[in-house]
Amino acid sequence: MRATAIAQPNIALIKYWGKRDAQRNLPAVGSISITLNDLFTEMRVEFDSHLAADSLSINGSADEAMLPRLSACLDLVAGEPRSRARIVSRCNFPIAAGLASSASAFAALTVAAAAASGKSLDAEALANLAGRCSGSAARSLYGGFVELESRDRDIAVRALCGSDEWPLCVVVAVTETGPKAIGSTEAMEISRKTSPFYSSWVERQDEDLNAARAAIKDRDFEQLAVVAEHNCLKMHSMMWASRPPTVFWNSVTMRCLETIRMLQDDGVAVFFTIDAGPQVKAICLPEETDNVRASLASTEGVIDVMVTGLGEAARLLDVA
Ligand code: 2P0
Repeated sequence: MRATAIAQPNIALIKYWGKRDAQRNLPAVGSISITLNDLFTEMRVEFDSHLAADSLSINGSADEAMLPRLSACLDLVAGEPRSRARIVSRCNFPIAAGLASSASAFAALTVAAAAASGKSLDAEALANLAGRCSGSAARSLYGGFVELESRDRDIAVRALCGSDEWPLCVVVAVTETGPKAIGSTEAMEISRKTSPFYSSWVERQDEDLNAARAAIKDRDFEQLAVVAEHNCLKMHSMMWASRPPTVFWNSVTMRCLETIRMLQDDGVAVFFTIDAGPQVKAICLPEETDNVRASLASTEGVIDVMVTGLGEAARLLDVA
């Protein structure tokens, strides 16, 4: 059977960093994200009993490096033993560069694999499966503002507010296009094992989750800005203090932060967040988008600027 699904990446405003259980890929902390609209990953999965091995193509080229992780996701979703599969992926933004490509990839793959193996699962079940493959992928099973609650044995994911109920915009400043030097999974374990700030990161996450949830409920942009920037800088500080240190930023990342500070000083409703990579995401009110885009595009060293609104949940495109 064959199925195709599409998912958009999400960006965490309150971050997931660290695992309580690496085996089951359970996050140590809860997180709150926004699902994007204009970036996407499409995945087609075709199970075929005549195939000797799984195969993967990304944007038309065969890819061996990513295949084992995707095959493991198919094992989990379809169950073993299973027929081998052809996986065909299409993605309209840089992969493994800190733009949450694993979130959209594993969300789309989970939805496509479940349909292609004849399973009918609700969003919560799909989110739990996607989350086993990549923690952040669970959030792309929902649209708009999404909260992931970390529990002892599983996760609970829910939409806090729809994309049309508070239509913020995101301007992504691309400061580097190559793949990042270290993957999130490995970097998280280094933080957990060696950063002197890790335990306080975990202990104090609920404060930030509560503040962000309240800000979203009240549509209070300023409060959301304060807690999201704080949470982002706290996560990166923890990584900088690990051994070896994990520093995802480059000099252009820092320059983008200065641009955003200048905009804020001029009264522009915008704030930044940075994930496991050097790109800067500026979140703003829709009426500020052109201003924020122009300011970041003219920041020295910025390679590209992408603009997107908030989007919908991962979904099935076709089953055959
Ligand atoms: C997040 N990130 O909440 C955080 C912020 C990056 C920085 O989730 O090990 O690729 O596959 O579960 O989901 C990136 O981590 O990690 C991530 P795994 P994932 O979006």
